[in-house]
Amino acid sequence: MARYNIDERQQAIRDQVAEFAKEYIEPVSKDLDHRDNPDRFAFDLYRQLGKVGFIGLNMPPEFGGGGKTNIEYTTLIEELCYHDPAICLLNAVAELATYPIIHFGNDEQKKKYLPKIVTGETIPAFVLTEPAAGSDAANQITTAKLDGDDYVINGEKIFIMHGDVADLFVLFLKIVDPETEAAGKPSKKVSAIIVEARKDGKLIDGIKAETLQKKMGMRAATTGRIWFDNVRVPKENLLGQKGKGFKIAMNTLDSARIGVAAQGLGLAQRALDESIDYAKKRVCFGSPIAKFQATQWKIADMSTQVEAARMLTYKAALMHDQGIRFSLEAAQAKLYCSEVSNFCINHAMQIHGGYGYIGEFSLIEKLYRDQRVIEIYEGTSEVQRLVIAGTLLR
Ligand code: COS
Repeated sequence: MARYNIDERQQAIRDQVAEFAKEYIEPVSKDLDHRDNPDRFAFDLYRQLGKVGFIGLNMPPEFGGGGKTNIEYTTLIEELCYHDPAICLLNAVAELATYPIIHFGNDEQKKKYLPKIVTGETIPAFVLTEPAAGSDAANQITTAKLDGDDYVINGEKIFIMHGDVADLFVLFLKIVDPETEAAGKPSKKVSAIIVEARKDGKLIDGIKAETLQKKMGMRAATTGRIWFDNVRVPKENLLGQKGKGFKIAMNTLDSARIGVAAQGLGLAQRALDESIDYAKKRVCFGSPIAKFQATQWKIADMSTQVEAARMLTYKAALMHDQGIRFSLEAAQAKLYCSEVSNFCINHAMQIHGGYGYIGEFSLIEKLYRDQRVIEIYEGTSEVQRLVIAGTLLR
C-alpha cells in the first residue's frame, strides 16, 4: 500500500530510495550482514550514499549539502531502513555526527569539514559514550588539558558508531581548568572538541580504535571502542563554547531521535508488509493463514501502530522544520516507534514461524536482530520516558 505523505515532497524521496535500494542495497544486503564473519564497515555503500546526495540531503547547500527539509530527511531514513536497517544506519550516523558542526561550529570549521563529509569522503563519528557514561551522559571521565596552543586529551570511549573507522570525531569530554585543577577537581561542565583522528588514513599518535565484534544486528555499520593517550589537538578545534558541550549533545540527540523514530517506523512497515505477503501465500489447514482471525488481528494491530508511529515521527520532523522546540515530541516519537518496531517484528516472526526464525528463508531473522538496538541507542526507552515526564512535569 502507498504510504501517506504529510508533504508532497516526500514521494520523490521514497521513489529515489526505492531505485537506490534496487541498484545498490538489494544485491549486497545479505552479504553485508556478515552473519558468519567479523563485522566490517560497508565503505563502498557509505561512499555511494554520499555520491547520490543522501548523506548531505538536509545539510546546508553552501557546503555542498542538498538543503532539503527535515521532513524529507526523515523520509529518507524511513525508506532506507525499510530496505536495510544497517545501511540506513550508515547514513543516520553521518547526520548525528555532523549536526553539532552544522549547528555549533564556526564558519572556519564548517568550511573545513562539511564539504568532504557531505560527499562521503570524510567519515565522522559522534563520540560521547564512555564505559560509565551511557544514559548518564554528563558523567564524562575523558579530559582535555590546555598545553600551549593544544588540548591534550586522555580517556576512553565505547559503543561509538563508526568510531573504529571514522576520520573525524566530535568528541565530548571535560576540560580541566587551571583554577578547578588547583582545587583538585576537573570541571563539571562537558565540552566538545573536533578531532582529526586520521592522517593519510592512519590514526594519529595516541589514538587507538577497534571494532566491537559479535554485534547482534546492524552489522554493516560498525561500532567501535576508542582510547586517547595524550592526544594533541589544536585549541581552535573547540566546538562551540567551552562548557556548553552537554547542551550540544542533548540538542543533537533531540534531532537524531527523530531519525531513530524513522528507523523504527521503516523497520515496522517492512515487518508488516512481509507479514501480509507471507500470510496470503502460506497455506495451513487447507487455507492461507491470512484467512485466520489470529493472523488478521496481528496484521490489524501492526498496521494501526505503524500509522500512529508515522504521525508521531512526522509531527516531530515538521516541528523541527518550523523551528519549534521539539525535544518532547522527538522523545515521544523515538520511544513509540522503537517499541512499535519491536511489536511488529515480533508479530512478523510469529506469523512466519520457522520460516522467520531461520535466516536462509526470509528477511525476518535479520530484521529481528537489527531491531533491538533501536530501543537502546541514542537514549534508551527509559531515558525517553525520563525526558517526556521531565518536560511535562517541570
Ligand atoms: N537541549 C538543550 N539543552 C538541554 C536539553 C536539550 N534537549 N536537555 C537538557 N538540556 C540542558 C538543560 O537545560 C540543563 O541546562 P542548565 O544546566 O543550563 O540548566 C542541562 O542540559 C542539564 O539538564 P538536565 O538536568 O535535564 O539533564 P540531566 O542530566 O537530568 O539529563 C538525561 C538526563 C538522562 C535526560 C540525559 O543525560 C540524556 O539524554 N541521556 C541519554 C544520553 C544518550 O542518549 N546516550 C546515548 C548515546 S549517544 S549515541
